[in-house]
Amino acid sequence: MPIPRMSKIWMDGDLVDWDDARIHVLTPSLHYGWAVFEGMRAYATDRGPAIFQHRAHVERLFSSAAMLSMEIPFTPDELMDASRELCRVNGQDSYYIRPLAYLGYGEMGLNPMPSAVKVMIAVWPWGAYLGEEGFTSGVRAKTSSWQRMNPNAIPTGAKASGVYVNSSLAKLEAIRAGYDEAILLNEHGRVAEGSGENVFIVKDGVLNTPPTWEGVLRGITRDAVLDFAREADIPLTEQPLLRHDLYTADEAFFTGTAAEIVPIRSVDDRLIGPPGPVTKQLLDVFRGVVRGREPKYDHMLDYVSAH
Ligand code: PPE
Repeated sequence: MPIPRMSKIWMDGDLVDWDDARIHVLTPSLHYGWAVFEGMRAYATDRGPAIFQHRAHVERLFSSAAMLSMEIPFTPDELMDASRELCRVNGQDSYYIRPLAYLGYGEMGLNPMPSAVKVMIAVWPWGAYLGEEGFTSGVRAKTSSWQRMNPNAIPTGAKASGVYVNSSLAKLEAIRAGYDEAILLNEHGRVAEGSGENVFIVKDGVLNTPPTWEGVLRGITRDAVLDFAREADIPLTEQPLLRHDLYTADEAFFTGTAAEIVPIRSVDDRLIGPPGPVTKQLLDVFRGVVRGREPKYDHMLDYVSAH
């Protein structure tokens, strides 16, 4: 997806002009994928842009970094200030926000320890990740021939750049086969997640998503949806899922920051159907919350102008 050009990017404490936000080609993270990142969204509200679950995302960035023994040379509050500032100076009312901690230029080789940890944050408006049509009629998903990374190969609980080769292989295969998105199974053959989303199903009125120990990223949208479901008295479980549980689901959807909540219309050409009542209900709550229209969940929003 083309990135619209904004005015400023934050690099290691400085606001840099968009076109000057460059790194050297011998930056080790570019070679070995040793980096951690986040994806957050700021939504347009009546009180200006507000970042959804800001602290949770920044905390996950630090926990991903810890899993890779990277010491981020800023505090979570400093990074949160930086994201809010970027939202203000770039003048849009909604954004996707991408912080990345990586190994800076100077050293080469597989030992990451000698390299200095650098941080950048960029923001830009990012529309419907799986297409506008996905929200209304649902997307077509394909189980991937690529297995979700085994947690003992790379920590799957870390949002680490290198893991995304696995995701992109699955995405590429799905797109080339004419589908919208891939669903990866784990090394036990059970459902893990989408290439960049968690997966939920609804069966006989019960909402279910695979537990994080199945090798899935603990999605912040996933956690929010579980909260909304609990609050709305929708029965829910976190149980392992087999591929055929997807085929026989009454409803299914993806969750993620970029994707938001996207109904799944079919899996491997087995029709699940148009967005069902539970999906719609959760989507309504989600949309209300991110627009600042659900006072009960206002704590999930960080208004960029309030600081
Ligand atoms: N699983 C994976 C593998 C994943 O990448 C994401 C987010 C999720 C689950 C959902 O997590 P959360 O965003 O906290 O609800 N994927 C990010 C990157 C997407 C991209 O294309 O880049 C995102 O949605 O920002």
